[in-house]
Amino acid sequence: MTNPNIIKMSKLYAPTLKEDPADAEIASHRLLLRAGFIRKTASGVYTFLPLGQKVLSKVENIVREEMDAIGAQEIMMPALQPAELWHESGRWSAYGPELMRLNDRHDHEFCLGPTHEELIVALVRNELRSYKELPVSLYQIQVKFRDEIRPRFGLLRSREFMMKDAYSFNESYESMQKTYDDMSEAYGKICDRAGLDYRPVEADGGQIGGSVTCEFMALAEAGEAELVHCTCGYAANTEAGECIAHPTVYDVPFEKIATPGVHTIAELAEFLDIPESSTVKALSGKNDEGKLVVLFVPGDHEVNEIKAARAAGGFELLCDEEMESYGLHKGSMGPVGLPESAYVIADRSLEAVPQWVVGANEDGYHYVGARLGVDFTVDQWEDLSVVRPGDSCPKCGLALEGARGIEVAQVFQLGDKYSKAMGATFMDEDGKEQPFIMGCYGVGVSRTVAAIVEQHNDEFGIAWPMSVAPAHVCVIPLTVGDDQVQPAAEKLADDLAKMGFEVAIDDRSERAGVKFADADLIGWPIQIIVGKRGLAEGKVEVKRRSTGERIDIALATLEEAFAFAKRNAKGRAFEANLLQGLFS
Ligand code: 9G3
Repeated sequence: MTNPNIIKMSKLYAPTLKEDPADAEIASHRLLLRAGFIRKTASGVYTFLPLGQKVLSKVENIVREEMDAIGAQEIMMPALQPAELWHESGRWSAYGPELMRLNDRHDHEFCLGPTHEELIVALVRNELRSYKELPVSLYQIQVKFRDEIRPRFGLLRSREFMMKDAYSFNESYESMQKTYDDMSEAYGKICDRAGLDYRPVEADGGQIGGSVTCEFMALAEAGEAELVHCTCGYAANTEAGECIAHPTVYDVPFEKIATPGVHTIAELAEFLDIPESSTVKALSGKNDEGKLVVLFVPGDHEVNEIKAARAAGGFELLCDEEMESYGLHKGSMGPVGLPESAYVIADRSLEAVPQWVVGANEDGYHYVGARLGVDFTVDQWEDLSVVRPGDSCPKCGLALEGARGIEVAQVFQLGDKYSKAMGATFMDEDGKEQPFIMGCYGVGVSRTVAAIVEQHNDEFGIAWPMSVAPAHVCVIPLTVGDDQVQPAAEKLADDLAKMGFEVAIDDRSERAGVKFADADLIGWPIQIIVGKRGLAEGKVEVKRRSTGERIDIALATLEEAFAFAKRNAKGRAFEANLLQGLFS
């Protein structure tokens, strides 16, 4: 058998591990190490072994095809970036140690690129000149560096990782919106093709400036992001999502009560034997002008600090001394008897609550039945709370469900932030210089590999979706060296490879049990077991990894099924065709 495209297990560099690696906390990290897809080179730095590299390339190619399909053009920028460009954007000083900086022999400063906004803007300015050339979308699939404080979870949070980053240059917000929509649609297709169960979620632009952004979250318990989602299709990151809370009323007369030792909402609710949703939580801080701001949210919710900063004009928590200087007490703050200077902002859900259970601004005391508009007033009502499961869906009103997710991709509307800062303009139809309106769009390619494994594994190992598997099928001869089994297995592998399938063959002289265990660990989608007894009847056994289904099938019929699937496959449809043909 000479076909070089066939993966021969006897030659494959895929060292597997019998034991679970000690520091691997999640399935993808553990299984990619155990099955010989990756190895750790340093903290948060990984080598892709042949199997890992194959899967990574598959994901890259899916991304590439979907980018090319919407007219984005592939380029390759350097990972090494001159500091000057980061000074121009103002981000050299905006980032701390996460940005990996280095000097060359002439003492010129550089960084290892954590992202490429600066480089791409510098690339097109002065050369992309006329509105007639717009819009333009450029992308690359490249390594990125971010010195995470705590690299962990293998490929999910590493310091060196693969990203597809795309940037669009548009003449108007309208045009950018169109590119943004095209990209979002392409990202949905990428996630579908990669076999991910995902949700596009409302997110927060954070540091990067642009306000409109959407994250593509692969649902997984190992994910670091918390989401809420609804059967109507709505989903949001809890860092960003609108909160519609339902505080409850504790209907008692206004009274100050002694609450000795009570400092937390949980203690207060227990002390009064009421739900936490009947209490009100307070947080004190100062805004950018140094003004005292006191925030109130339902007791069963947390303050969302991004929303707080937006509502208050900046929000920084008071330290203990500052609180004392205002006569405020941690654990018993409330709206009754606040200093004159305090500006009070409360979650809008509390506007419907006529009586509040709150701190009395006196250690060891709380008020019950504090009357809104009588005992205290509120200056401003805002959406201040972190949304949580059980809150109402802002789209349809049903109760939201909670989930965790892995952020595999994100789309941003950048506007003119970078083009303005770096003087990147084009000539519009009236001959006027205008800054480009930009969007940027990222796919975490290596992280996507990990997300796929998080969603496609079981106690035996990985179960790759056909679209990203290191090969479609693995032929497993049970007795290597047997004068019938081995030639039959090799011919089958060869025939399938000739038809255009990606084929592996486990030609090692290992026991059947070892081969089965490794095949399941590695996760080939289809395993074809060639044994002496079956062959005598002209049959082989076909196993579908994802479901564990097994069928005995005549060799001739099997080859026909593969050929049929290939013949009738438009594009990539043979994957589904094949499985359906074989297992229905
Ligand atoms: C930095 C460092 C870390 C960073 C950034 C810059 C995240 C940074 C946001 C993005 C946004 C988009 C292009 C593709 C789509 C996403 N972490 N971000 O800008 F200097 Cl140290 O990277 N980039």
